[in-house]
Amino acid sequence: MDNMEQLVAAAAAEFALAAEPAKLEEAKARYLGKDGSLTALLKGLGKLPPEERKIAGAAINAAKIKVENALTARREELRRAQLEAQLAAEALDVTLPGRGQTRGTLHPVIRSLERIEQLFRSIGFEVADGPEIETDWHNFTALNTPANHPARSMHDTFYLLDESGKVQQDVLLRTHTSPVQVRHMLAHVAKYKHLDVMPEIRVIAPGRVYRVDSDATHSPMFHQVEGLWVGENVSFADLKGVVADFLRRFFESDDLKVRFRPSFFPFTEPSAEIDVAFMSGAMEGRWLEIAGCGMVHPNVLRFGGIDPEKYTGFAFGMGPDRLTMLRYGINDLRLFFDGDLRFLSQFQ
Ligand code: 2NL
Repeated sequence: MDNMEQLVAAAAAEFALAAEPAKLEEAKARYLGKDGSLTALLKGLGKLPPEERKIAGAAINAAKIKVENALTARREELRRAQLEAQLAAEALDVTLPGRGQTRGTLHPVIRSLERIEQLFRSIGFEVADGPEIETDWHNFTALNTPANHPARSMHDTFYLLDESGKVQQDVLLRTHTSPVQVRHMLAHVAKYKHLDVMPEIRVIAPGRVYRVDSDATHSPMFHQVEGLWVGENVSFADLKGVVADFLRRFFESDDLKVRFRPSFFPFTEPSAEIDVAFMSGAMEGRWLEIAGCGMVHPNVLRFGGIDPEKYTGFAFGMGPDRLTMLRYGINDLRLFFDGDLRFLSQFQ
């Protein structure tokens, strides 16, 4: 009996010393394995005389159960210890504040663009877009801009290079969004060629444009919104009404004077510059140039596939960057494109 108690105590002590599951299984083998000491004792029972066999067998089996219980308890202890170590190592403080808590804001110019789109949609205009890399034909030729016009020079326009680094004379970054409207005219005409009378074109083209120019009031990339209305009997009076109404709604002010001053663009005839003057506030009484406009030149209608004897139209172009500067009192255009969040996050 003493022997059995010592054996159980020795097994328990070895199990306690095993600091990891593999060591514990090795210790188990020494007692309960094929060559383990308890297994050997059980095998030896057969050699005992029958009257001793029963008593010894009971004692060995009782010891075996105690060793098995000690083993199970130690296995459980090691499993818990392992789990606790893992939980400690992978601990996450869910109460720490996150890093990206602030909501982004829309860029002030994008806010203006969305506002402009909404105002023109409300009077039946569509919003169109197109490629920023354009062909010389869509950007200049179709807009009645002659081959020797300064806008076509490398001083004023970004041309793309081909793979050998040579300037591609006919591929450029669009200098205005007019080519979007040229594409729109061509697609519109193709879509309705089965009809005797083409439905009216009412479209605006907002987007990024590029010119070789850079100072406090000019950025090589800036934004433009152009508008086009083509139909039967569309007149300069319609142009004045649409533009004046738009400007009063954009600046949320009926206290706004709008003036059309004769000007020149190759793509319109007659052409005008549009000025506004606020009748109150810091800018009171000062005329500000805000857009250009005119009746679409017959050549431009023809390049768009439209018969200028049947249809007339007006077009205008404005700079939403400038409109945004006026609306918020910003004096340096470059602030829009520097990406400084201290500036940009002020427009919620
Ligand atoms: C300006 C002047 C203007 C247009 C843009 C245009 C477009 C087509 C046909 C005819 Cl498809 N004209 N666009 C017309 C007049 C002026 O922009 O100073 N923009 C900031």
